[in-house]
Amino acid sequence: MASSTQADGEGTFSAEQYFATQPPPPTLEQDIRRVREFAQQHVKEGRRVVLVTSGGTTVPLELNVVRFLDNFSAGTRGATSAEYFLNAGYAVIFMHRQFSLQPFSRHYSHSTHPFLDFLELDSAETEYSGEASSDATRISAKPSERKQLIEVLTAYKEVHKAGTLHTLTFVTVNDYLWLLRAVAQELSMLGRSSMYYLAAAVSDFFLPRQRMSEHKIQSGKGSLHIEMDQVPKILKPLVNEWTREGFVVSFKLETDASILIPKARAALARYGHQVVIGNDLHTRKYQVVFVSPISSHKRSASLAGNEEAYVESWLKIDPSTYPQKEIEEDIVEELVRLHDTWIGVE
Ligand code: PAZ
Repeated sequence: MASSTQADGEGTFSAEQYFATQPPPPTLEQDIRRVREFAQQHVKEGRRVVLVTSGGTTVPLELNVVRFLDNFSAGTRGATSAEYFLNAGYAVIFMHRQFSLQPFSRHYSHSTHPFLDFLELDSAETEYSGEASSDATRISAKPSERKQLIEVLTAYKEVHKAGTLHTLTFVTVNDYLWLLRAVAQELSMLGRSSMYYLAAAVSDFFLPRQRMSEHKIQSGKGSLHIEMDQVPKILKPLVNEWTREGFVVSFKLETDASILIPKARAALARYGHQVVIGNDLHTRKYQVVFVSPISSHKRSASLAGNEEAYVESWLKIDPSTYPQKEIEEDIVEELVRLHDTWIGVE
């Protein structure tokens, strides 16, 4: 396939070109109206707001999608962190891949901890006849599960009552980019009280709509060649245009640990945001590295872009304590501290 004529260089779109040529998701307007209402309510109540992105984006290969490329992410990092942000008093916009893990319900994921396995039917009738009638039968949780269930359910109900969690879904990288831009523009009214916690695994390449096959790509003609364009580097306009004062935290996932810190530094130098959290695929649940410019630790300093002025610090937990201890608890605690400094609350 030929490269798009809309592109900057060969296969490279600027953010502007991207949004001028790729269509918005059909529900964007109503999604953003709800985000606006949520943000306005929490600004009024003096709460900080964090946007947590979570899960992987897809890249469809056809307009009537049968096949797509996907990015690795179960949504554990985002869903777990969202709970700790809620606990720290933040209002959370949880923008996640449809059907990936969500705060609270993540504890009962169908694959790792299916809830049907720990429910019990309590009924004399069931015992005698082996059949359950909906009137006579009570359902209870196995004693071994009750403590955690009560904790999770209590936190879930409290958050529901306080209205501090708002969820948004994306599937494709196109949905993600449009939503991220629109949410950031809405949250810009919060100034330094907003935080962006970008844990989603976002595709670096995409197939422009103009070059997609309408129907399912047919086999029978030998191998398939697809030329993809590069997704625009969205952190640049996020930081420089859409939300100039927000506290922006991005994640960097690598499988070669030796390039994690150099890549994190390069991202900070390029985009000028506040923190990159580096993680290696295999150890991500037990250790992460925070890389940040010294300016993130001092409200008045402005040293972004200076390679020498970065600090790195590792957060680690003992793998034998997982999942009772989750590294996201420490990640969020550290970020809240850095956000305090950013706002000037020290
Ligand atoms: O969702 P998960 O817990 O399975 O994985 C989290 C993660 C590794 C996707 C996240 O921590 C991350 O690094 N996100 C950014 C990925 C990237 O470099 O695009």
